[in-house]
Amino acid sequence: DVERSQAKTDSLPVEHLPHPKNDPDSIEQDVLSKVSYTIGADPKALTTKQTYRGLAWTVRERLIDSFNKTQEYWKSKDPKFVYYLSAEFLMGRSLTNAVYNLGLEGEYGEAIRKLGYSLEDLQDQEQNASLGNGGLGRLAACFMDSIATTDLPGWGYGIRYKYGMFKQGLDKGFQSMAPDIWLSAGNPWEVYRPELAYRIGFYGEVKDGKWIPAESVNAVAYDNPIPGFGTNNVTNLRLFESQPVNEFNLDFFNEGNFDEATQEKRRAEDISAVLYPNDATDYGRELRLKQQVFFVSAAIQDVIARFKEQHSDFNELPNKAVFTMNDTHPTIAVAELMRLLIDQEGLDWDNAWAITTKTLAFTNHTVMPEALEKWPVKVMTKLLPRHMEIISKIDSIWKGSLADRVKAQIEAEPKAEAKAAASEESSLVPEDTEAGEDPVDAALAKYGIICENPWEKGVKLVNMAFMAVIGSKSTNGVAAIHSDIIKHTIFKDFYEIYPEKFQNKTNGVTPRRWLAYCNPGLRELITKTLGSNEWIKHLEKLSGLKQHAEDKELQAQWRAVKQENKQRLAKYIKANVGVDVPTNAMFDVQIKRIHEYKRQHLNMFSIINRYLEIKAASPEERKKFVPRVCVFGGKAASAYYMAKKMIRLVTAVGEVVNNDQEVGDLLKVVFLPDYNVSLAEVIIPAAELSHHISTAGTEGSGTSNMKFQMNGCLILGTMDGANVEIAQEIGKENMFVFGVDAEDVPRLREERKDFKDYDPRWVKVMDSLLAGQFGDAEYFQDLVDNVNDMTKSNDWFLLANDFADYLRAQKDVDELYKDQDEWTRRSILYTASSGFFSSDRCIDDYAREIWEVEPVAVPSS
Ligand code: 73E
Repeated sequence: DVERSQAKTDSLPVEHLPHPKNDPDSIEQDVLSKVSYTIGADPKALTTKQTYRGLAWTVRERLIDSFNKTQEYWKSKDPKFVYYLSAEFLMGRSLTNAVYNLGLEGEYGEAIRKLGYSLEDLQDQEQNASLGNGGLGRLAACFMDSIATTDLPGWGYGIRYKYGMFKQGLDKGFQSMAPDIWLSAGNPWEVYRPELAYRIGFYGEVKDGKWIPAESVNAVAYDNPIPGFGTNNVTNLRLFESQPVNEFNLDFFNEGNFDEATQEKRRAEDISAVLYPNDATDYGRELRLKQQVFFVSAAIQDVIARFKEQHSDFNELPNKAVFTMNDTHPTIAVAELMRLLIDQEGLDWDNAWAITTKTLAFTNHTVMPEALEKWPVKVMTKLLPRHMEIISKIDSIWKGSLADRVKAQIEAEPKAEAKAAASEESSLVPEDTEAGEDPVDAALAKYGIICENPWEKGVKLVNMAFMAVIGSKSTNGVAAIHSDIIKHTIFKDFYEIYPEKFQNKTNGVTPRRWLAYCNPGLRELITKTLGSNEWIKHLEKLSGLKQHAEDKELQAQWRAVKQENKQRLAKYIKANVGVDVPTNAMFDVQIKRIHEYKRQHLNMFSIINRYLEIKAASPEERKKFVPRVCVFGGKAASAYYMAKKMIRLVTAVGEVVNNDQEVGDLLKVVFLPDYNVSLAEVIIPAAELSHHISTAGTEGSGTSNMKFQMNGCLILGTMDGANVEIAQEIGKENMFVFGVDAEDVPRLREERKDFKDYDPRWVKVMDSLLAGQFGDAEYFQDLVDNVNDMTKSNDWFLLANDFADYLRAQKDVDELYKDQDEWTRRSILYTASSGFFSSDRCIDDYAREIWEVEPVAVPSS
């Protein structure tokens, strides 16, 4: 139970606590004091790391100062809050971001200079907080920045994983993995709250409607202050650590049972140990579900506790709180909120349901079936018996209403057979209903929350996404095309029954981290050109650059900034993978999680084609090639066999190409290991061309496409995810677009079974791989088979199909690059058209159209 204010401080002058002073001298003094008394170092013999740590502690103090004021102010105003529930927050580093967002870059810059460093030197000492996989987690981090910047009362809730995303290395060109021990040097960006602990139960049984868990842990809070830019507001990301209720069993220990003495502690700590534990084993699967209920329950308990400090009527809850569920990982929130309202707070079912469905909102990020979580009923019943009861009741009520609607629909069309009804646009009967199959059964089998596993007869699953749609007030996709696709595919019947629940919220990224801070050269140039830096908070103002896009003077300066950034990246490449890359070549980049749908191998096939063409060309013809440096980065999931092969494909081709004297500087291929937030901050400002080439209809949105656009990097992409809207903003003719449209994909997948129409260049590329031109032919056999041998696989992601058009677009890229003025004009235009993709805009849309939360800015004191 949480202990609340007992101390007799009423009469103390706490309002007059000394606040940190922000002039450079005071900051310098402060750093020296921190290194001495917090770090315990000798201020006369400081290492860079100690200086970073001392400095970070001074920033922490300033953050906490504003944080306390913000929370106190909000409490006095009691506004409605949004709570962002997410299994991932990919925060990256905090130092630069915090110093700039607090508006102290000048003062800190000077203080750090006096200590003999630059902010960048010290920043490099910081470990990335990689508590996420990729786009979904980084989106959550961008949203925290925008929530703070736009003054929204809103907190994030997640897990404080002890180990972040694994550290990736290269071992002879293959991905290697090591644990990411990111907390080893302590974490100055968090505030430990041992007094804030919530009990989370697992297993056990339900007796007389009451759940008696057999195992429990404590969820203990760590607050991570999140400063907004250009505001006094500092909000909170509250992450929970799992701790044992009983830390140590002294009896066991004294009996010599050392393992058992700490067993409870280890089991508890497993819960917040790693992101997405391997789900190949039963324990791994259970652990994932434990993690989900762990942080969701802690978050809801925390919010309810604060709500009860100021309110007694739970019907008020939807006016004070909205929880947004970031994909399916937090969707157990539906059952957990119901459980807490009914079992702990004594509400009846209908009342609890009305409150729940007004208090939750759901965001879907992907249509990839493997990411839409379904838990076996058996696992759920064992781990969370009370939740399973609640889910069963929600399911039976939902199935009842679905059956009624299907029957009503059939009756309304008395002449139509089920099959005919199925072909109607607005039919609730699944299209694949077999003749003779009962249409009601067909609909329930397809859209029930609890349904049979199609691959394992008799095994029942809980479809978490379906429960989220039913149990929340809104469901949204993350780009226009994606939001449209989910309405007609995975959530078809739900959309027909609740069309008003469905919305689109196209993603956005924070222009602070992803433009202003990672690209200081461009920041200064933009500010100079526009005459003010207001664009950093009002990104639509970048459109003012359009009128200067043809200005030769600006173009030259714009290129000079890019050149400097390319040099910075070239240095990084040399230092990390030992390859010398020419900085007069086009920097061509694909950085993202490695996945077949993202098609890094399509890019590689085009690079192999380029290599073969250079080799076949005469010395005269070779001069016409536009030199390229192709940079790849991204992690492959440990169990994803094909993705690991895709990494090896990059390194294997790189080994041959980079050492081929004939090719020289015309082509370089590098794979930069351990792609993460801070590496992205170096790569993106340096990129001139970036690839966003997923098979149409597969990428929810993509967010790095927006970051590249902001930094004036041209895009080679398919009409997928947010690329579609980026093309609208910059004009499709200014983007390099290729590939089939999403609506043609299902048909083409069918037709591929008899596909024979291979482009001759494709054939050469496949042959070169199978002939061992890039080493181990056997190793690449199944990667090739997957896209090239219709008897073994059907090229699901349509690489062969899109290849020729991709090469055509690549040619357009080369041609345009030869005209540097036009290239630069477009580059300026990209940045100028990126205003829409600010996460400030996106958050504002969520706030108004889903969350119904209004800004509350802390006044300057
Ligand atoms: O298109 C991206 C999107 O930009 C999408 O693939 C990604 O979310 C980004 C932000 O909206 C995403 N990640 C996941 N699902 N969608 C996911 C699913 C399961 C585990 C981890 C991540």
